[in-house]
Amino acid sequence: MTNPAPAIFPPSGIGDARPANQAVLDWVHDIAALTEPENIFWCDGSERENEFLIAESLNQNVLIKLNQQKVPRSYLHRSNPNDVARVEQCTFVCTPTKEEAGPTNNWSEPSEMYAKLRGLLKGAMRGRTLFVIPYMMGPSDSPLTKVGFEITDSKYVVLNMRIMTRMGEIALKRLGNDPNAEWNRGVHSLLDINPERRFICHFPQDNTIISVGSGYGGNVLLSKKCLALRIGSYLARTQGWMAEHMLILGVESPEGRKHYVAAAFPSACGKTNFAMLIPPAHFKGWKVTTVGDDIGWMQIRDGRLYAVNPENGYFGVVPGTSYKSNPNAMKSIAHDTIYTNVALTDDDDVWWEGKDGPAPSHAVDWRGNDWTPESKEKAAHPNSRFTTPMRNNPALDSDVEKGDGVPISAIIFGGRRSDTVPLVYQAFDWNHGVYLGATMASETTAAAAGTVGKVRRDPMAMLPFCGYNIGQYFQHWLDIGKRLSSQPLIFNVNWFRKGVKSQFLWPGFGENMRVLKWIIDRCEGTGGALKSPIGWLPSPHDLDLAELDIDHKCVAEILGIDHEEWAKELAEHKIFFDSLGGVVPKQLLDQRERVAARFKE
Ligand code: GTP
Ligand code: SPV
Ligand code: MN
Repeated sequence: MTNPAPAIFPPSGIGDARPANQAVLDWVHDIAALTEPENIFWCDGSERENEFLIAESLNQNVLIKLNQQKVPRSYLHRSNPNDVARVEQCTFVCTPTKEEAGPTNNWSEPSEMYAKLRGLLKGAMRGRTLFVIPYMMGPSDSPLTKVGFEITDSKYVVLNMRIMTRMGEIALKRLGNDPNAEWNRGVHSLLDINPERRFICHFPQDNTIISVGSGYGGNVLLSKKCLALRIGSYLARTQGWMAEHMLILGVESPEGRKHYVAAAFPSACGKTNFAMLIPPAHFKGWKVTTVGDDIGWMQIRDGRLYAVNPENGYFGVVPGTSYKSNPNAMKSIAHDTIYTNVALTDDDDVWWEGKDGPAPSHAVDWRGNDWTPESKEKAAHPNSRFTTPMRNNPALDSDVEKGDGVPISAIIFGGRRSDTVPLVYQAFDWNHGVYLGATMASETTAAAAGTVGKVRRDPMAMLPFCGYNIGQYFQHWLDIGKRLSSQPLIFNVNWFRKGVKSQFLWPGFGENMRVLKWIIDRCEGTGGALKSPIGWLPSPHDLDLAELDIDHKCVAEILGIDHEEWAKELAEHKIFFDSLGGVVPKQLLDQRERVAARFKE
């Protein structure tokens, strides 16, 4: 289906922010010649342009207007039901050799993939508008900051990119007109939203991304997983920094001592929630602030790691978000938010499973069908999302725009594990920590298309996002450690361990402050711990559990390690390393031997 262009399109002064850089103009003309759009719209990121695009989107049913008293300046979008999450099986890393992409990525030879994509893009924008989105990833004055351009035929993408990135004039200014400047080329076309013609392709050597056939999230907001992680990780290795799937948060004690920690959890495993944590009442005077909720770019300065959040907004999981679980997120999404695939109530408010209060007696579900509490289907899709500016977050860290970044005291890995993995433990040193990251696993979630709840290895939460050979990625982590004179301590957490009745053993959310506090104590050299074969483990009295309604037996269970389960786990680590076909650095293979040996001591 094509959208007819309106009679006067666009009004004067809108859609004409042409970049000065000739290299960008040449590329846009090349893509326009291929896709044959009716108009080219050069986005400037202004308020006026945004209002115009929202009005157009409402006219064309791309957006649904919400109750403006309840959720001011907020809208609902429903994606095609065949297009509701990232698609890992359609995601490719196209490097000259298969070896460069490594054993964990789908690979295609670049010229073959370019030819296939050009075929799909031929005439794809006929009768449509081609939008050119200039955007900047990272604070204005950071040496890590990158400029990208995304060409898209989706207004929804433009509206989301304006929230998620620093979009428009600011990026054009940063790029300047040097024809040799580094910038990312991103091309996106909806085509006919057909899973058979859905490809998310990365060409790291060309700093290029081409995405076709989807209109959803990480598949099409090319700044995010595609540039900031897949292309980013490739650039990071060649340029000596790190691009990681990590939230970044600040923790300040009542005495005013502040630490920053970065944490890598797989998709839908608690990054946004942890980044916005509100300490329980018992932690009077403690403050947690958000630098980022999904992606961390880190560089070495004076022998320490410093992190920036390259993004400008949050693309967060909606279901389960409530004033009880995450008040900061609720305040953030109370206005100026785009909701995707949640339910619409009869008074044009939004609703989802897990929202505070009773379910509405009637609503329209994410597919546009009638819904009542008796319905078997969920009202909101499990991977329904909010897109909201980070400025909406009441707990936004004051150094979020600091170009040098914030110094990282601790790195945390974590996943969704019903068994085996304790609530928290600490690596003995950097290389052991890299091993924890390399062998971490998690139950799969609705954030990616496919089976939910299956345990899979997801090294550093980067399995779907590492833009090159995973073995070299592990080596890059080991090399970074060698360059640090003051290494962050490395931890592993698991909020999701379950008891015999399949109930979560740990209350999670705000109560995760108790774990965070132990991590900070360890960084300050004050926290107690017991040496175990897998690392330093807190004993129950090392954690501050005051005023927490939790059974002592339960605490012992979540902090414990079961030798039989760990024998299985170590066997799984070996199977995983073996499956990578010899790319795993010897240091990590040795780490596994050492854990196994410690179990025999
Ligand atoms: P992506 O944005 O996909 O990368 O996900 P994320 O890592 O930011 O996860 P998010 O914080 O959105 O949480 C995902 C789901 O896990 C939501 O349904 C949360 O309610 C739930 N969750 C988050 N933290 C906890 C926790 O501490 N305990 C439990 N039981 N559930 C949690
Ligand atoms: C994730 O899957 O980790 C997300 C959602 O943050 S998406 O941006 O769609 O990749
Ligand atoms: Mn998130």
